[in-house]
Amino acid sequence: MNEWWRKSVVYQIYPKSFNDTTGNGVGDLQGIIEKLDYLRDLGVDVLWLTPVYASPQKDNGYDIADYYSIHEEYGNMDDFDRLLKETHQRGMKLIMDLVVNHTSTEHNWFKESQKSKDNPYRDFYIWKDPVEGAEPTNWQSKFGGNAWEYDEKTGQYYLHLFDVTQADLNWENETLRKHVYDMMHFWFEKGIDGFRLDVINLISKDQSFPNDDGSVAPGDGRKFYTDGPRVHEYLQEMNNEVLSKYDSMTVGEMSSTSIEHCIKYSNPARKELSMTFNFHHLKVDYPNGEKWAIADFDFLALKQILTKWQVEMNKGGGWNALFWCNHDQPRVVTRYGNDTTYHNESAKMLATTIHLMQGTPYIYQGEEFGMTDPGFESIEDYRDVETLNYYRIMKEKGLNEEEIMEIIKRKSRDNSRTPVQWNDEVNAGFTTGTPWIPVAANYKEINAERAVADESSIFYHYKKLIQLRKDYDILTVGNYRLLLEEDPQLFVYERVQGNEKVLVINNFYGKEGTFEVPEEWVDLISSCELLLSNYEEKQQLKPRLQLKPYESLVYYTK
Ligand code: TEU
Repeated sequence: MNEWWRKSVVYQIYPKSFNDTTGNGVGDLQGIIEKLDYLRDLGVDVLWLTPVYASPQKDNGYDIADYYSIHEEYGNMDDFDRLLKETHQRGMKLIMDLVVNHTSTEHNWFKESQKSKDNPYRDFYIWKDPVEGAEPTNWQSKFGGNAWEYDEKTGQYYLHLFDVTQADLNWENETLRKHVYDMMHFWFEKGIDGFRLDVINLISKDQSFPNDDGSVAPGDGRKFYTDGPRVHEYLQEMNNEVLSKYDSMTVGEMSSTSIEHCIKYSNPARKELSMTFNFHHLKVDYPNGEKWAIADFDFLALKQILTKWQVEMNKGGGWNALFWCNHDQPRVVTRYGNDTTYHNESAKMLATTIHLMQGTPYIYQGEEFGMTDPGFESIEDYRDVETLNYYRIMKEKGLNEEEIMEIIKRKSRDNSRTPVQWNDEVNAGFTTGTPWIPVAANYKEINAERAVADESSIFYHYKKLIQLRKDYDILTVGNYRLLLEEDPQLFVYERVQGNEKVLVINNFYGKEGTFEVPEEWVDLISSCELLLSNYEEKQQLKPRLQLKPYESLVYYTK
């Protein structure tokens, strides 16, 4: 197999916020079809759709009620088939989200399972007796509170690592696994090109269901189900039963994982997945590992973590998914860049930093023209179940409204879920109705139409990055090495492949900097060609470079 996904760039679509054609305030599949030419012009190779299946939408579709039908606000199966066809006609591929750690409690399997202890579907989920009249373990839900919910009818608890309406599936059950594989075949037979697998490293739980004694932080039970005992076995089975039969790509979303496991998940020799997402580089602004607290990001830790994953995954034959943004993360230009004075420069610098590493880059809708966090001040503007839970939890802890809203403004997943800003018309051109979540106020300045009309925009920078990946194999295969490890302002690395070399220099701050060309590059200076930059002035490489705020320069030599 040619492993085309190693040379691809993926674009993530969050359908609910992408483009609404019916006026109901919610995006839809037809809305995606209407923007396919825009995506083709950007140059991306693969589209990833977050869940579009029938769902009560308690977690915006990550709570699936029926894997075989389309959520009605998004359209129907004919719309889906058309979207797939039109995507393929434009030379792009389409991958779907596979959410099989849990289903909605509205799924028929769960409704059956709930009926009685001897129902044939009972064992599809994780039901346990109370222990001393209370929850079976002290495991915590990722969205706050205990992860077990009591069900009166049968006097047992079911496990939900996420929302109470997202019941964890029991992967120990072979029939359940067979159902999952059948469903995957159904979508592959339609012609889709792969899956993004939601929290797939959580599917295998320690069957003794122990309490977490808190000896390893955060002590919420995750050590008993993260990269759990049978997870590699299950993925090999899935690969053997399904994935190996199609020319597909898969990307596993790995929660709190390790490099050691990600090598196993993504080394082709093991026949599991194509690549993995991990989140360690997006926790460098979590003080003491706490998401719901504020700190500046730790720049040295960011370099160190990204570097470690670059070097060790390469050594172990694994493959990284490269990303700053998705539907669960605040916008990177607000978070690690500057969304006011240096909006354009910092957005481009961040894009260059991540895209020129080894792996498959992902762009999240709106990132390609620099969408920012919306800065909502009132809890009324937020929709996300996790945010609303933590609003309550922080209240209970005694934080005042102002402190809470400051944290939520920086941390909420809704930061990335506001409607895509297409133009400067009403509701940013997203809908003619009332959007399900407010549009960010800056849509008149920051929108796709304006970006496309301006050749110096962020959009064209992404376009160039995508093209560079196609033109230079070294960007796919070259070895990565960090330079100036301890420099508190510059993120500089090289890629090397035979006698070819790329030098990537990024100033991460809004002040000037100096870059002294390292010894091993001095002799190469005269042969270096500038591949990409984010200021108009085209600086050639010289022994001592003066860098402007957020300046980013890429040189190539062979
Ligand atoms: O997210 C998994 C996950 O653990 C997160 O990134 C989560 O948003 C974070 O822990 C909250 O602080 C995936 C999906 O991407 C997310 O949208 C879903 O809510 C979640 O799984 C459950 O399906």
